[in-house]
Amino acid sequence: MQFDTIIRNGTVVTASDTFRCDVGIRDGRIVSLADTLENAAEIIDATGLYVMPGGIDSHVHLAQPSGDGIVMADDFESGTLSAAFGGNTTVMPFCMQEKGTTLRQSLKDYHAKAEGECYIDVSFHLVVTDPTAYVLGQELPALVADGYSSIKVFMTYDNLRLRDDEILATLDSARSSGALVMVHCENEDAIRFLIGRHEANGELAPKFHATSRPVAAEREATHRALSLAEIVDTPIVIVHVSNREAMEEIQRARARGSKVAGETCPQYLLLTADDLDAAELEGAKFVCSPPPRDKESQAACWEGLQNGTFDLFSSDHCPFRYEDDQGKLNEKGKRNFRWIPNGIPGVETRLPILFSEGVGKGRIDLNRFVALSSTNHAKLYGLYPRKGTIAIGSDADIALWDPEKTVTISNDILHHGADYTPYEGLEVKGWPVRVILRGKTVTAGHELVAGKGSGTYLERTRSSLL
Ligand code: DUC
Ligand code: ZN
Ligand code: ZN
Repeated sequence: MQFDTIIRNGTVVTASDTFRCDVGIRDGRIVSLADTLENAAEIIDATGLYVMPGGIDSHVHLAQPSGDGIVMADDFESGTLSAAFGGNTTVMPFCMQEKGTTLRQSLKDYHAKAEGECYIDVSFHLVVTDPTAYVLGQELPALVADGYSSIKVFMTYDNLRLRDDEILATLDSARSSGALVMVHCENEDAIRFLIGRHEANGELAPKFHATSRPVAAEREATHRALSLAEIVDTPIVIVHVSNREAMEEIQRARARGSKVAGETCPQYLLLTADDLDAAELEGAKFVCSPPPRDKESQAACWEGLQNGTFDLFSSDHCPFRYEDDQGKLNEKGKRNFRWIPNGIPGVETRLPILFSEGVGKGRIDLNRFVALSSTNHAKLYGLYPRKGTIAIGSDADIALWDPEKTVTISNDILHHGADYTPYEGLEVKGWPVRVILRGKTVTAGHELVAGKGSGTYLERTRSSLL
């Protein structure tokens, strides 16, 4: 046999082109693209389907330590399973540096959680919370050389945030080490002031999460992050951007010549702060940071996806169960919004939402869909061209999409560990009906075909932004 698998009669879509051809796969890689291919052990008929690169979700949280008594709803098993059913073949979760420990130790612990558990491929970003001279001077350069080529820093959360001088030192080290830095931009001092004021006024319901983290707090931190990056001439990614004013900061920095990538997420297209004002404590289901804003911000984020302000569309999947004393409705969270864990699930719904609301409604074309959901993630995070495209030599990571399949999103059909979806009842048109990882089918319709452990860990090279 010339091929292990042929995907026949589909329409191949990449970030640049859409064309009819068969795809020949051997030893887990794409080895032929041609009008008609024959001679394979397995033939997959893709008539009427789009043959797209598997989704890469470069911003997910799995099995992450989340504070006293709080447990994340997804480990590597459930998180990668859910991701696969949502059309993804690679996810990139965050390895948190526990304060007082080294990055190496945190990585060892995090790898142990992932080992043998994953249905699709994974690669870790490093979250730097304790940027000591040893971490920045010794560990980071060695880790980048070992394929950990991206880090995240926080400007908010008392226990995670870095001061401006620490951000500068981290950016400086990242530049010389060859790491790409992702920044969570919200002004912690402003947020703490506003939380205090809400508490003094007895304003403790979930909706006050949104008012304690206003647009100005995000805009200011975005501006500051971009200024700090400019001072040490270091490219950065502004993650989970929620509104126009933060987008304008990115645009202005680019106009000054800075290298900046931008990311937005489904929650900023479909949710608003009004969702946090739902009856009883239901608003807790929508608590994430930055919070969802308003309709105008949604329109702005769509513009950003269209005009290139955003390079990345990620889920920021950060799942907590709702009816759970280790989740959203923990004892303290029920009484005060500040103790509701921040984050919402979305790894399985990211791509159907972008396909349906974006491609289906004429806001973006198919090629932009692929760029935003796969190719740009591979390029920016050092996986390209092994991942993120359909080309000879690339891994055969492929999602077959049925553009006509209509699905009503409901928690019952999802595979994550959360007990709700923020998108309950949303009807989408277009669904990934088969997902193939390095040539092997992982999911086919509702069926799980691959076994746990079929995903592997990916070392990465330098970002295209550096
Ligand atoms: N930042 C994230 O990136 N995800 C969830 C919570 C947060 O603050
Ligand atoms: Zn963040
Ligand atoms: Zn996140």
